[in-house]
Formats: sequence, structure tokens, C-alpha cells
Amino acid sequence: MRRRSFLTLGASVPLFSVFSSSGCSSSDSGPAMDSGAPLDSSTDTGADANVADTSADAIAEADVTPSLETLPALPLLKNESTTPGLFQATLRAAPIKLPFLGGTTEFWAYNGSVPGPMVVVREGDRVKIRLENGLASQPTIIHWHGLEIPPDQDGLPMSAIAAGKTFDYDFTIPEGTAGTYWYHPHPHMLTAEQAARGLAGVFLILPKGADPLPAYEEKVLMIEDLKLAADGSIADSDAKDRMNGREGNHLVINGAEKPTIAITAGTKQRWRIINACSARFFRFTIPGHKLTLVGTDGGLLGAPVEVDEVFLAPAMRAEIIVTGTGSAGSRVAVKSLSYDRGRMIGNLISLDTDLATLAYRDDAPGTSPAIPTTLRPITALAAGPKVQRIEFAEALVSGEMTFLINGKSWDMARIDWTEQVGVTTEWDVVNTGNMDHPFHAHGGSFQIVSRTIGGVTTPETLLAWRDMANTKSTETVRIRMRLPTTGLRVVHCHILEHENQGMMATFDVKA
Ligand SMILES: [Cu+2]
Repeated sequence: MRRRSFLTLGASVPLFSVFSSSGCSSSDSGPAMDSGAPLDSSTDTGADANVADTSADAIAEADVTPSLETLPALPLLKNESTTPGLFQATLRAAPIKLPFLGGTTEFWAYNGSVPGPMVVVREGDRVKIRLENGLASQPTIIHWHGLEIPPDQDGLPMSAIAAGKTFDYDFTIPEGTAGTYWYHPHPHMLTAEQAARGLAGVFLILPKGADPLPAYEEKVLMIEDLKLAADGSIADSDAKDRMNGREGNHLVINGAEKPTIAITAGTKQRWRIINACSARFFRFTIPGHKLTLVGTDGGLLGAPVEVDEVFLAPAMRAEIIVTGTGSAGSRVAVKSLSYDRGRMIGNLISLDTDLATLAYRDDAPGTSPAIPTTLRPITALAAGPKVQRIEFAEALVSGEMTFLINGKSWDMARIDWTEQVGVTTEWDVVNTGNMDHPFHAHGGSFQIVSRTIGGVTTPETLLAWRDMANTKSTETVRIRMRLPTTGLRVVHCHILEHENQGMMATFDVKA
């Protein structure tokens, strides 16, 4: 089986890649996802049935570009069920030592892999995943970021389990929610540390019916930000990290630093990009290439939009079509452009950064089907019966910076406001602070209606399902959200250090 040779090859070229401890074992890794074929169903339990056979390609690339690593495939979380429509698996969070940057780093990982294994399920599937907390002493819980599932399955801090305990998730994937999601820990005041130490993974929902997009070659790009100390260990967060949000010294995609992504001239590829960083804001672009935005946090758009760049605040996702307009054998940097996210300790301006290399294969140019002009219907939500104000603030309290929502630090025992199930709610997310705060709501998807800054209101022109909305200093973002289930939900800033320090609020969705 050639996938094994690919992973073995990867392990023998230890440049920057983080590998699964079980990476050479085909039984654990499942089908490779750096795929030359479209993704296939979760309910397929045959480990090899959908193996994307790009290993020969990977070997050729490694031969010609020894200084850059091919984008690693994400391991798949293997479905242990043989029942159609049921996905059953275990995720164990535990410390593990993995080779990285020529040394060894202790990560905290799901099933020994950084990023964690990718979950691939289908709309309508029942998902039964057991979480085992193998961490030495901390409680943990998994939040399925963006999934529209009941509050007791959502992984709220209130659901955290102690070290050594297990939590059995059991939920059904709602129809109409196909898209690119992810999972990460959410225990009170410990989310930032656990994510920084490696606990996060991709969660893909495939459509139940036919995919509106043709079967382009697919890539999943999980961008993470690792901060290593001089000895190769994951660095502890310092005061600056807690104030600004933690930025690391190694941006990695699927565990590889500045990997090479192969494309055949003339063809199109579908990229699913996940910003899993705590405080990195990307203006994702490929110079000389038009990108086609086809999806956001909550799945496909109504129609594709041609763009020069894609903005990804922390926790945001995008699906784009990359059209290989370059020539065979050429290479171009995949970049993030400079971005100013305000002021806290210093001015928070990131410079142009190379994220990866798009490398055109030497083979003969190919072709791909055209991108459909429409993808799926999205109906704009109507205005709600009230407008709830949700205000992000930074405040000095007793000489210490605190991060607040509506003037309060999160309290697990407090309900901050109520909503009514089945009624669209309208929220004004107001940023009175000095820096960007990326807003996240649990429990489903919302639509951005408008943005107001400097007294000027700009209607949002892109009708899209999201669970993230970035707010800039002094900006108000109006959103509308559907609330399909009752129970407690939270909203918070997705700079995880801010969430840790209280920038979170609880609302109760009443029957
Ligand atoms: Cu924040």
C-alpha cells in the first residue's frame, strides 16, 4: 500500500513535520486526505476503500524540493462502526512526545496526532464519539466548533470531565450543515493552554446528496501556530500572550512549516482552510491567482465569488477553488498579507508572511470542469423582534487588564440573557476595546447583516452562514442567528487567552 510508503518517507525527511505517533500504522491513520479524489463517506469502514493515492506524487516532489515538505495528509479518525449512518470512534487526549524541528516536543494530542485525526461524517449521520481524558491533571471537554447540536453535546465548560474520566458524545448531524468545522477543548480557563499544546482537529460534514461542486482535487489546510521554547518544548504563555493573544514562532499547516502544495497546470483544486490559531489573522492570497470563494464557516455560499484574498480571523474557515493558471514547473508563494489588528502591548501589525508554496507539477496541463454558477439556496434571515447588545471591552481592574462582555467576566453560574427557541435573534456585537476581537457563537450559524464603524454603516453583501464574525476596535457588527434548540449557549472572543480571562457570556434559549 503506497500510503504507508508516503508516511514512512515523511518520517525519514524530518524537516518540520509533526507526525502522528501511529503515523506509520495504516490501521490507525485511515484514508489519507491530501487527496487526489473528493472526500468520501464517513460510513465507509474499509480503511483502504477511499485511499487517495498521491504517494508517488509526494515522493517525486520530495526528490525535487528537498528543502520543502509536501503538505502532509491529515490522518482520519477511523469509523469503528459497520452500521450505515453511524459514526463511532474514540478520541483520547493525552501527552505525547513527537519529532519536530529535528528534536522532540511534548504535545498534548488527540490519538497521538497533531493536528488530531480528522472526523469526516455525512449529514444525517449519528455520531457517537467517546472522549477519554488522558491528561495528567487537567479537566477537559471537546467543543465541536460550529456544529448545530444540543447544548449537552456541545462541549461547554460546564460539561468538562476530570483527568482519567470519559465523556460519551451522541448527536446527529443536521441536514443542510455540510461544511468545514473543527474541534478543540473548551474547559474553563484552560482552553488556551490545551489548544496551544496541540489539542485540535478538523471536522468535515459532507452533504447527504450530491455535492454541488464537481469532484476537484481536494486539500484540507489546518493552520496552527506553535510557540516553542529554545529547548523545543511548547512554551508557557507570558503576560504578552495573555494580553495580545498568543502568537507562536512556527506557523504550520497540517503540522508542516511552509509545505509545498502540488497542482497540475490548468486544473482546479478545492481547498478547505481552517484558521486554528489563537491570535493570527490571515489575508490569505496566492499572488497572480484569482481565488474563488465558495464556502464560509457554515458551508457553501449561494454562488461563488471571485476574490483576490480571503480574510480568516481566528477560528474562521473558508472553502476556495484554486485555479492553476500558472505554468508547469513554476512555483509561487501562498501568502498572508499584512494586517493591523489594533493595539494592546504594542501595535499588533503582522507583516506579509509566506504560508506555503504552490508548486506546479511538471506534467502536461490538465483541465477541470467549470465552477457552477449557483451552489445552494441561502435565504436571508428576517429581522428579529429585539436587538441584543453584546459588548466586548477591555478594562483595567486593580491594575490588571480584564476582558469582559457587557461589563462582566464570565461566570459559569450566571445566565446573561435569554432568547426564544425557533425565533431569529438579532445581535449587535460592539467592540469598545483597542484591538480586534473575533466573535464566536455556539449552537448554530448566523448571518452578518451590517458593519458600523466611524458612524458609517455598510450592509454586508456576502450572504453566508457563519459562526465567527471579527469585530474591529470601535466597530459594531449586526448579525442574525437562528436558534433551533433550547438550553444554555455561550458566545465568546475566539482569541482563546481572552476567552480564558472571562470574555464570554451565557444565554439561555427558552422553549
Ligand atoms: Cu479578544
